Amino acid sequence: MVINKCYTLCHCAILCNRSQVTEVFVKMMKLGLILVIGLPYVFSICDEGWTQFNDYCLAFSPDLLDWYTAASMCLLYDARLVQIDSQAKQNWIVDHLKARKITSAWAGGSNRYHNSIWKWIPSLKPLKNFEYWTPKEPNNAPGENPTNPVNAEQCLEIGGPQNYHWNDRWCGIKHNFICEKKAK
Ligand SMILES: [Ca+2]
Repeated sequence: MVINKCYTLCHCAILCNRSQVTEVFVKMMKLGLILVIGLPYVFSICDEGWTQFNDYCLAFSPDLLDWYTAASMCLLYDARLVQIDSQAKQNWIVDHLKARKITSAWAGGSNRYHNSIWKWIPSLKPLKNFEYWTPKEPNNAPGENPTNPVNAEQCLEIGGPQNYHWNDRWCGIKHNFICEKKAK
């Protein structure tokens, strides 16, 4: 068939009729669409044990660590504690926490050293674009923190008992934690 000799639209326009040109054009559009959609997945590969969400790879640690040690552990893997900046990401994380039967986990939010303003660490972006606090949280509740009852709760946990809404918690509590790093 003549259409098999159509290598480009220009070449085809010379050799083929209008319907054949249209057919080749549609095929090229489909191929382009597949490449545009597929290429990010081909080149955005996460290491084993990490799961991709958009441009990031996330890892859900089974270990229980305090917030600072958890943040340091993420750093060892060239990652950070997770920064949750959208409802879609919150929902995706909750699904994965439930699948792993993790009831509470550290995320990267903290108001320590920032005049009590909640920011994501280490990006220092404020939480103002998306927040998912449990009603009446953050409440800086004293009781758990044995050394600083004034600033008792300065780290952000995603808490199962609060249906995975956020809670400020004493940073010394040992939790599961979520690391994230840029996908390759
Ligand atoms: Ca609290």
